[in-house]
Amino acid sequence: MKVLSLILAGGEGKRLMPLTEDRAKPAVPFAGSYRLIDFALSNLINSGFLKCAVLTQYKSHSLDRHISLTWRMSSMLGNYVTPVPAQQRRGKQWYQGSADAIYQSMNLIIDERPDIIVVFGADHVYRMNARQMVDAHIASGAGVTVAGIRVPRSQANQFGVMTVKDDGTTIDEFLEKPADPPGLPDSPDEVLASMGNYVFTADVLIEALEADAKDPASLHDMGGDIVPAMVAKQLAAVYDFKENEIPGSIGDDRFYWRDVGTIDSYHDAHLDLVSASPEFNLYNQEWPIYSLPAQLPGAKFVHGASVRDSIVCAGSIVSGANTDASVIGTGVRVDDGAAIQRTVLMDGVHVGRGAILRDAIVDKNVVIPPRTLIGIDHEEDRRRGFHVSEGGIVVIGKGQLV
Ligand code: ADQ
Repeated sequence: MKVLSLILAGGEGKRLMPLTEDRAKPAVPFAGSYRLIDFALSNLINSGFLKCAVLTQYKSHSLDRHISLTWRMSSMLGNYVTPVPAQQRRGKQWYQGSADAIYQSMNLIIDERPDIIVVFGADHVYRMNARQMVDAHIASGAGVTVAGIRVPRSQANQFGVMTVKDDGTTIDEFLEKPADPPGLPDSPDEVLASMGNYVFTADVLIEALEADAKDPASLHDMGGDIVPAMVAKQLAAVYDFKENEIPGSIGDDRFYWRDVGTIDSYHDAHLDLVSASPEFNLYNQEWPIYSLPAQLPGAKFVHGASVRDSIVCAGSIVSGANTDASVIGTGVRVDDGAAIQRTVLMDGVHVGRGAILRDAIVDKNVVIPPRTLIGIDHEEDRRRGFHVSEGGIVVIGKGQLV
C-alpha cells in the first residue's frame, strides 16, 4: 500500500497571539528546542510514512525555513518532507478552508498516486502510532477513518463530535463544534471528539473533494464539510486513540494529546514538561520527536547559579541566577541575580542582572534590561504594552522593546 501524508499547517492560531503575530501556529516554538509541527511530523516518520507534504498558507516563512532545515534528511530514496505553499492552482483564490488546501494541492496526489492518504493537523503535542490507524482503516474497509478521543462534554464546542453505531466503529453522526451534544452512554460528562487526524482511501477522498468543490454552500472545511458528507454516506469509521501503542511509553504518556492553542494551555503544557514526573515524556528515544539539532556547546551554569525543575537548552549560560520550573531555549543568557520562575524563555533571550520574571513567556531574542520586574504587577505589565492572558501569564512578543 502506497501512503502519502498531508499535514494541514495553514492555521492562524489567533488565540496564541502575540506568539503567532509573525508565524503560523505550527511554527510556534515549544519545549525549548521544538516547533509544534515537529510532533505531527515525527509521528508520521516514526510510523514509517516517509512522504509528507506540509500544506502552508498563513505567515509561512518561518515554518518553511524550519521544515527545509530540519527535515531535509528525509529526502533519501525518493522520500521527502516538503513545505507546499498556497499557489492558486485552481483559480485566483487562496485556500478557502482545510479541504480546499488539499483540493488545490491535487497535483501532489496525482503525481504520487497513493492508495492511502493520511491527513494530520499540525497543532497538537502528542505521540501517535499512525501505522496502527492505517492498519485499522484497511481492516475496516471504510472510506475515511477519523481518530477519536474522549474529552469533557464542556469542551464539545471546540471539536468535531462523533457518535458510533453498535458495531463499535462506523460513525453514525458527526457534528462540527456542537453547542450542547449529549454525553456518551457510559460517561455522560464526556463526548468522543475528532482529533482532526484522518486516513482516507485515496479515490474516495478525491471524489469527495471534487464534489465539495462544486458545492456553493460548502465552506470547504475537512471537519465541517468533507467528513460529515462521508458520514452521511456511511463511509466513515472511528479509530479510538485508546488503542495507541508507543514503544518505550511510560504509564499513560501514550494517551497524552494537547492542543496548546491558548497562551494559558501553552504555558501549562510547559509546566508539565519541567515537573519531575510529567504527563508527557519528551525523553522517550524509542519514539523520538525530531527537531533541528543545535550546533552549540552544552548549557553552562556559573557563579553559583541554581536551577530547579527546568529544561535548559544548548548554548545557554546561566550566571548567578535562580531558575525554577522554567524552560530556557537555546543560546539564552541569564545574568547575575536574576530570577526566572514558571517562565518560558525562547531562543536568544537575554535577561539582565537582577530582573525577575514570573509566569511569563518571552519570545525569541527579546532583551530584558537589568532589574525589570515582569509578572509581579499585572497593571504595570499591561501599561508597558505586554499581553496578559486570562490566566495571568505575561507574554512579551518578538521584537518588543522592554
Ligand atoms: P480546528 O482545529 O478548529 O478543528 P482548523 O482551524 O481547520 O480546525 O485547523 C485544523 C488544522 O488545519 C490545523 O493544523 C491548521 O493549522 C490547519 N489549517 C486550517 N486552515 C487551513 C488552511 N486554510 N490551509 C491549510 N491548513 C489549514 C479541527 C476539526 C475538528 C477537530 C479539531 C481537533 O475541524 O473536527 O475536532 O480539529 O483539534
